[in-house]
Amino acid sequence: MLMNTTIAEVSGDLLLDVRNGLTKEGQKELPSKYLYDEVGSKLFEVISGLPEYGATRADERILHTHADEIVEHAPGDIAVAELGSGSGRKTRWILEALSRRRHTSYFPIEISATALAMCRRELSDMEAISIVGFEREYLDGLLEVAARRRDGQRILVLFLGSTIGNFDHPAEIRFLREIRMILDPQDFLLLGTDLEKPIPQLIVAYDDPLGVTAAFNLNLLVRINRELGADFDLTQFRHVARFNLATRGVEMHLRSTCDQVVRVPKADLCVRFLRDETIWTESSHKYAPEEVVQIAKEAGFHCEAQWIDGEWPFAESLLIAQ
Ligand code: AVJ
Repeated sequence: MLMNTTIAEVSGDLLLDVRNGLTKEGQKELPSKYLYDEVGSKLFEVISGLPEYGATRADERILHTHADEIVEHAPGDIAVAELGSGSGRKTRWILEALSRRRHTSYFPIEISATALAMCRRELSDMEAISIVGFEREYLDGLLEVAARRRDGQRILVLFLGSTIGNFDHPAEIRFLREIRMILDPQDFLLLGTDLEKPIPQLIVAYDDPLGVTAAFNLNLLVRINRELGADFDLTQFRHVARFNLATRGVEMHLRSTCDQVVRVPKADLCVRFLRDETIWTESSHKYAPEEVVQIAKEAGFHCEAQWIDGEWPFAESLLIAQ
């Protein structure tokens, strides 16, 4: 029952977002959050293990190497809320470090039921950690966690993996401010950001020779076919990764290889694609370390410490709500 309700809600948003995104003047677009259905979440796990995609491993290396040091900055009674837990594997190191101190509550917040289930399975062996998952949008889930705060408890929000990079600049600041408004002064945000690196290295990270990222991107059309009855022909679209110099981000697109019309019955829609026209499906901004300090400040956080991976430039920044 619950499952069905949830799926219906997700489809409702998908329907509106598909209608808006595909009828837009100029660049067509679809929100990247829809990449993560069951197949998409699993494909992202595979991407994380590809030699060309170093971000997830760098993120985990920092957390593994510096977990004790990170949690030393956050003494006392801590409740952990994670925005987009994914598989939960990276989070283990932080939770283990905290659980050596005391029993800790962990609240993963995920729109993907598949990711939430993977995360529960991955982390349920830790006895000093109680896991309560929320299948919600990030901010709705965080409000739930804040409502459960005990006296004297501080919240540590984890926003790892450089998911923040999927927002454009104004939306990024807006989102951090919204997190800040839900938190109290002295609460924490541990923010993972992928750093700038040579463009060819970035392109191959988002267009791997095995084609896993291409499948991850094209799966969005499979999802729309399934959930909205659309007739996207997958052989007529190609995965494209390009670097946008103005926004300093890698973009994923789906390029139509011919002039074609696609029907999306549940959205009451017929969409014309010109040859070589694209649907923009994701942006992944790459940061400079000082830039993270700056945007944190603009959103009402002080950057207390920053750890950077030497092998694959990636930063973990510990921010304190002011
Ligand atoms: C999980 C959102 C951080 O933007 O690098 C990986 C997703 N897209 N390959 C990213 C992704 C293509 C990833 N994030």
